[in-house]
Amino acid sequence: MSTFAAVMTGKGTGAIATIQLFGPKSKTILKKIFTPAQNKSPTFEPGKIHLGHITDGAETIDQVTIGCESGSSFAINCHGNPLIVEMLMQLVKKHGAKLVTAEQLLAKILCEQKSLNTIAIEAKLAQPKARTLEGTKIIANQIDSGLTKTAQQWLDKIETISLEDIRAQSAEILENSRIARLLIAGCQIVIAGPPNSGKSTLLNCLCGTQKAIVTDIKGTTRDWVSARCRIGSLAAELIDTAGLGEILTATTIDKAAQQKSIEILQSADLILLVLDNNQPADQLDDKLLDKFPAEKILTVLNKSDLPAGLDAIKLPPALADTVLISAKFQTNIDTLINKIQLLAATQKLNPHAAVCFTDRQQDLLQKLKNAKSRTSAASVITRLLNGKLCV
Ligand SMILES: Nc1nc2c(ncn2[C@@H]2O[C@H](COP(=O)(O)OP(=O)(O)OP(=O)(O)O)[C@@H](O)[C@H]2O)c(=O)[nH]1
Ligand SMILES: [Mg+2]
Repeated sequence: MSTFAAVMTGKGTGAIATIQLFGPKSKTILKKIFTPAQNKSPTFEPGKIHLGHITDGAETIDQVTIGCESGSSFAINCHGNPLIVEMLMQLVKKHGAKLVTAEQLLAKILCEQKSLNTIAIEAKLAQPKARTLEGTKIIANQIDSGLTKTAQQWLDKIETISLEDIRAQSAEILENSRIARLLIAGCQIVIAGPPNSGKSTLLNCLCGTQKAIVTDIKGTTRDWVSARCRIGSLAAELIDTAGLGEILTATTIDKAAQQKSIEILQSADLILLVLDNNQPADQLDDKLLDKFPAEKILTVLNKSDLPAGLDAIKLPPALADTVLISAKFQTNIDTLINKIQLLAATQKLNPHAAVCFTDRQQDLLQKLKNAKSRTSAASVITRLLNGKLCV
C-alpha cells in the first residue's frame, strides 16, 4: 500500500493548517524531515505529540507539532500560510508520499475501519459538505437508522417481504431524497419574467444586499446575477435573469440574454415568475410560458403598492399559484418565503426518514424500484450496504 498525504484544513490563509500522512512509510518519511525540539529521537508512538521543525536538508521550513494517531497515521500541524503548506506537501512528495485530496484520504482511512458499512463512510464524507445544519443531521441519521436500517431490515426479511413492498418503499425513499437534497446540497431558485417586472428588486430584497442593478429601463439585466442566501430552512442560490418577451433592441445581445434565461430555467428547483401587478395579465407570451417547467412555478405578483392592472383569474392555469408582494417596499415578503418553503416541502420531511444522499445510492435505489426478482433486489441491497465507494 502507498503512503498518502493531504491537506485536511480549508483552502486559503489560516492560523494553522493540518497535513495528514497516512500509510506504511509515514514514519520513515517523518524521520527524514522532522527534527525534534529537545534533540532526542522522537518515538512516534500512538497518542504522542512532538514539537519540532520540518527541514529540507539544511533549510528549515516551519515549526510544527506532529500528532501520532496510529503507527501509520500522523497529523502535521504547521502554520497556515498556503505557501508553507505547499512547500511541506512538495517535501513529503519528494520523499515518496502520494498527494491526494482530503476527501480521498478520509475515504481511505474510513475504508480501513471494518466496522463501517459503505453508507456510513459516505455519510462521514458528505457531512462536512452539507449546506445546512438540517442537512448534516439528515445525513448523520442515515448511519444507524434511516437508509442503513431500512436496507438491513429488507435483507433480514428478504425471504418473506414482498417485492412490491421493496419497490414501493424505494420509490418513497427516492421522493424523500429529492426533498432532502434541497437541504443537503442547497436549492436553486430562478427569478424570471417579463422586463421591468421587478425581478432584480426581488433578488436584492431576498438576499438583503444591492447585488443586482435596478433601473426603470427595460432590459437592465442581461447577464444573469446570482446570490446565496438563506430562505427559511433553505440554503438558496438565487438567480436573477434577463427579462423575457419583447426583444427590446435590435442587437443579438438581447436574444442571447433571453436564450440564457430560458436555459437557466431548466435546471431550477423552483421558479419565481415575477409579473407586474400594475400591468394586464398577458405580459408573458404563451409560447414562452411553454418553456417553463410548470410544476416548479410560483407566480409573484409584484408592485402591490400600485393600482392593480392585472386580474389573477385571467392568468393561465400554470400560473394559478400566486403571491402578491411589493419587492420595492418589502411588503408580504414573509408570505412569499413561507410559500417557497411549502413548495420545497422541506418542512414535511421527517429528519429520521430513510433518504439517499449520493449518486451511487440514488442509482441503486432506482434499480431497486424496478427490481424484477427478489434475488436481484437482494443483490442490489447488499451493494447498497457494502458496495464499492465512489470518490
Ligand atoms: N412601485 C414599485 N416599483 C417597483 C417595485 N419593484 C420594482 N419596482 C421598480 O420597477 C423598475 C424595474 O425594476 P427592476 O428590478 O430593475 O426590474 P427587472 O424585472 O429586473 O427589469 P429587467 O432587468 O429590465 O428585466 C424599477 O424602477 C424598480 O424600482 C415595487 O414593488 N413597486
Ligand atoms: Mg433586472
